[in-house]
This record gives sequence, C-alpha cells and structure tokens, in this order.
Amino acid sequence: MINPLVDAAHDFPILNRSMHGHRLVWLDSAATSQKPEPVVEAMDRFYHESNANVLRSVHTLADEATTAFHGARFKAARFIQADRPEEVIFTRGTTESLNMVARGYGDLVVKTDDEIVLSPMEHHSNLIPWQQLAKRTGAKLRYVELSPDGVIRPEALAAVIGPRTRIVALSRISNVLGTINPIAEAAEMVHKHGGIMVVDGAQSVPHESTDVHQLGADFLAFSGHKMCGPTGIGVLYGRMDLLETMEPVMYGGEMISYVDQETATWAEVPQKFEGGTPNIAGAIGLGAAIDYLAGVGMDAIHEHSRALGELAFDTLKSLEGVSVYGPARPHAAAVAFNIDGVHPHDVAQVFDSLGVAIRAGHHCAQPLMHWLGVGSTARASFYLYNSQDDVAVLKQAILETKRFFQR
Ligand code: 7TS
Repeated sequence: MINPLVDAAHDFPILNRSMHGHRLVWLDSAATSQKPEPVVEAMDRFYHESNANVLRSVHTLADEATTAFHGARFKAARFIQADRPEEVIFTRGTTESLNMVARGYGDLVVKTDDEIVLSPMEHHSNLIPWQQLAKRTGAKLRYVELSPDGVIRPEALAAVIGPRTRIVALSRISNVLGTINPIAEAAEMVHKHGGIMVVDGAQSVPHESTDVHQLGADFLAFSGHKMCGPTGIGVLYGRMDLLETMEPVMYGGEMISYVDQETATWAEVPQKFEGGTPNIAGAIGLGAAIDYLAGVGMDAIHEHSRALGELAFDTLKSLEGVSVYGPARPHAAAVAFNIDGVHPHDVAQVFDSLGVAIRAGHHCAQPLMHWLGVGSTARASFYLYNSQDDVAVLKQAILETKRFFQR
C-alpha cells in the first residue's frame, strides 16, 4: 500500500476542498505543487513581523529580513550540496535561470560553429533560450536521439557530444515522459571536451535528493513552486568560477560595486545577478519548503514518487484504448496518456467534473509531441501527499471518461 508521506489533510488544507461533490484529487503537481502550512506560515510571519527590504538599511527589521533571506540561500545551497551559499542565485524560477545562463554565459563563450546539445524532450524553457543563443552566435543545435520508449542512452549521447560541444543542456526528469536522464554520463562526456553541463532540475529537485557534484552540473535551474514553495522564486546554481566570469543580465540597484555617469562595475556573486529588490518572502517560503521536504526525507520522497509513477504507468497500460508514454522502469511521478478517440482537453474536463485535477495539452514540449506523433496528451502527476487511492481514482476517472464518450 502506498500511503501519503505526510498528514495531507492537516498540512495541505486545500486538499480538503470538495470539488463538484467529490474529494479533490490533485494530480497536477508537475505544473505546481500544493503548499504546506509551514510554508504559508513562514511567509505570513515575515510580512506580519519582519517585513523590510534586504541588504541596505541598518534598522532592526532590515537586519531580521536580511538574516532570513541569507538563511534561505544557505538552505537552498545545502539542499543541492553546493560548496558555498554564494553559488545560489535567486531568480523567478527555472525559466529565468536558464535564460540567464544562455545570455550571461552563452553569449560569452559560444562562437560560430560551436554546438549546443539538447534533447527532443526538453521543456520550452530549456529549448528556446538555446535556440536564440544559436541564432545570435551562429552556433548549431544538435539533438540526442531518444530510444523508442523515450529514454536517452549513453551511446546516443556519445554520438552527439564532441569537440565542438560548448554546452549540453538537459532536463534531469522529463515533465511529460517521466524519464530520468543520465546527467552524470552526459556531464562526463562534455567535460572531456571542455564544455559545460546545464541541468534543468524543475522536475527532479522536488523529487530526488540532488547533489550538483554527483550530477556533474555546472549550472542547475529549479523552481520553488514545484517543491512545496511559493511561485515567483527559484534558483540558478552555478559553479563559482563560472559565475565569476558570467555577465549579469539584469542591471540596476544592489548589483553594482561602483557607478559613475558613464560606467559601472559589478558587485560580487551572487548580488551581481540579483539586481533590484528580490522576492524576499518567496525566498523565505522556499527555505521553509526545503525544511519541510528535508523533514520528510528526499530519499523517501524519491521512492514514493517512483512507486506512484510506476503504479500509474502499469495501471494505465493495462487499460484497453489507453496509450501511455515514456519508459516503464524507472518512471518518475508524471504519467502522460491518451484515451483513444477523446481529445485530452475533453478528458481533463470530465476529470474535473469528478474532482480530479490533471493537465492536458502539449506541456510546453511541442517538439516532444511531434516526436510522439500526437498533438497533445493528458498528464497525471504525483507528489508526497498522493497515495495509491489516487491512482485508483485516476483509473476510475479514465473508465468513466470512456463510458461518457461511448454514450
Ligand atoms: N523545465 C521543466 C522540465 C518543467 O517541467 C518546467 C515547468 C519548466 C522547466 C519551467 O518552470 P517554470 O517554473 O519556470 O515555469 N513545467 C510545467 C509543466 O509541466 N506544467 O506546467 C509547468
């Protein structure tokens, strides 16, 4: 029996809502997770008791706010095993983090005829910044070939990573296929050729214990809102030597060292990349989310996510007239599927009437839809508050949807 890892009804009041007369079953955590009480309370407490801007004023509230903000950076760094808190840059999320690397680092090092290696399963956030970089510099995009079940094999990596590769940018976990990608292997190959490894951790950092050294990540991007934290806060991790050479992309207050009328010099990392007033409450909420996840244990969360993903994959695979995508094993917490003859948006609509929240569409991965030969899919995704019962509800909802459209 796969039970929730937490007291879901207590920690996540939103999950007690009834939806169209049914228990709300949240199967859309890959889009955004729900937020536990300690996260909401930490942000509330900041606004109720300690609100002030950070890194500037000397009064007591500013000091409290700055200490809490630094604390969040420290927690985020420890969570991904970074060597130093300064290697964590707060951003709005994965999308902003990846754009910053492509602009601030890519524009510096990528030249005409260099190569950038991607996969067809990338989220648009880990695709378009590199397309644009290629357009600006004359570099070429190369795509690693996927095996028929949507897996990246080391041989396929070896076929595209070579002496011209400056950047390999891959997601650790696909938001559609639930594939877990061989990042360490890719990193080893690109490092041999003097290039760097950029990891999109949007779907992995919430679900597995992350060690940037084990991954071989030179840069790692992730979002707070998919890991029990608030929206509008995320992280760009970068190796310190790379961050020191990388250019800022957001100019303004708090990111400078000295300014005169003609020119300016930059502050130290990470302030160089955090121009303007940061999302202070968001960072504090992310810190509380990290404490919450660490309290549950990332290894337990990883096991739980995989167990639910694989159970859902097997359950859906056994249903007639249902296509399921991605590998059988290991399969992460997102399971994409289609019901023969029913548009995924109609599937999601019937599901909603049954209290079941899923996502339908191209999941910001249109090249992957093309690779799968479909326009869109439905997708159920799980997290620490879900259980085996929720997989049973998913199955019943599919059967109900089939009956509805057969009538
Ligand atoms: N990379 C991956 C692998 C993602 O799954 C997402 C968001 C992003 C990047 C972008 O993250 P953001 O926080 O900057 O928006 N994925 C999804 C999804 O699957 N459904 O909604 C958002």
